[in-house]
Amino acid sequence: MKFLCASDLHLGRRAVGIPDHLGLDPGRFATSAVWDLAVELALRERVDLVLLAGDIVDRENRLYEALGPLERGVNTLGRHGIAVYAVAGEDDFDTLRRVADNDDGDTLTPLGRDGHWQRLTVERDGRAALRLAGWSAPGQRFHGSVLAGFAEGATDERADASAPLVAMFHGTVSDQPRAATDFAAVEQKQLDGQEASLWIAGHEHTPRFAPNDDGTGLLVPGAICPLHAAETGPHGVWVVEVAPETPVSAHLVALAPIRFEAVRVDLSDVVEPADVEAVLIRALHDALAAALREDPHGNLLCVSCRVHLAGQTRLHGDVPTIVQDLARTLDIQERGVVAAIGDVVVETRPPLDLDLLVRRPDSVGEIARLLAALDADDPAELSDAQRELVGRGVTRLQAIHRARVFAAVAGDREPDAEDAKRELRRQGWNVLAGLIQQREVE
Ligand SMILES: [Mn+2]
Repeated sequence: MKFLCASDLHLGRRAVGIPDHLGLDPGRFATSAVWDLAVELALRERVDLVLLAGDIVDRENRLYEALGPLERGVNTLGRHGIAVYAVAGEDDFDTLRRVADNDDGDTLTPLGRDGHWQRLTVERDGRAALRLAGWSAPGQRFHGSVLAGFAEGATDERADASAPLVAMFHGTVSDQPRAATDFAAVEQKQLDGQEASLWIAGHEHTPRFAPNDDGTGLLVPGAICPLHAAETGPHGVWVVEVAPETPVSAHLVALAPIRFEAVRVDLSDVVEPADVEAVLIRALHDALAAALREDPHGNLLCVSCRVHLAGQTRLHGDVPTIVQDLARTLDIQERGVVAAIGDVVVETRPPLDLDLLVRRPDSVGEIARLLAALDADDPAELSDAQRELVGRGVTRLQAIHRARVFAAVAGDREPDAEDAKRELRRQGWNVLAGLIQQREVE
């Protein structure tokens, strides 16, 4: 059995974080365009089935932009005799049901409504070729046990037991005990104890396939298209093959037109402003070349880089301006694909020696002591006042994170003490450099 597997299509959305100056048509970065490519791939690969692991339709835009492309794709697959099985995620637990009810051709089968495991057998040439189990999210939140009731459905299928079992749900798989905040959290070792040849878990946007030594495996298909800068690396759909007595095989086919990359650049050796540009152009070239190597089908249009600048440099004070200018203009092309700077995190440092400043009895010394304590990365090194400062930083960052205006673009994790320390470190170095320049401290 060969099938195509995808999840987190979030139809109705489009990737954000593509630099404006590139003048690219935002419509080309709609997730529905990637779904169209997935349908084409399913036909070209002559797969038996398509499996969709939830969050197929985005919650925000679930009626207008999303449903047309989904129905069109399902109809095309149906005309070619390719059945589609889907479980719902927390975004589309209600929408998916409506789409399936409207599907006259009966191509799309939703599995495991309302968090009840459902099993069925897929036949080929009159024989059981695959057993499928599915679990759909019952609502926007779920903190119960996903695996409850999973084994019960197995009793009816003894006759088909030689056919491999593929089990699909929408939830978070981790090797840690489940966290209360994760949606439908399952511990990896609980999955390993079940009989399935392949587990498919939608919801997490980073794609991964984890094969086990015994030939079984876990597939997290990941988002079909990255939605923002934190979702780095290739995204697309998986071509999967399962057969009795054969290890499961799965490979990712990159389909997304956009790829986000995190690029670290060390400016320690940079002396002249013009060198910053040269170093950045080289870093973007490398990121683009690496992305092209993972795009054999030529679907990529843009590589948007979050550039992280580090290192101790005399240019510390000038770096933000230099880099903001480059972010607005740089545009590196190769084989029709463009790489540019999506956003910049400046964490360079001025060439100051903290050891010489920490003993000073003034504000320069105070900030130097804070920076030294933050660098030590040991909570015991922080004074009560410094600890309180970090705590206030966390509160302020979280307030911004939770602000209503950002609700629609959320998706990144809640800021924590590490984020507050990073922010304090960055601001601390700027203030320190400013004070020293002002007072001409030696
Ligand atoms: Mn989800």
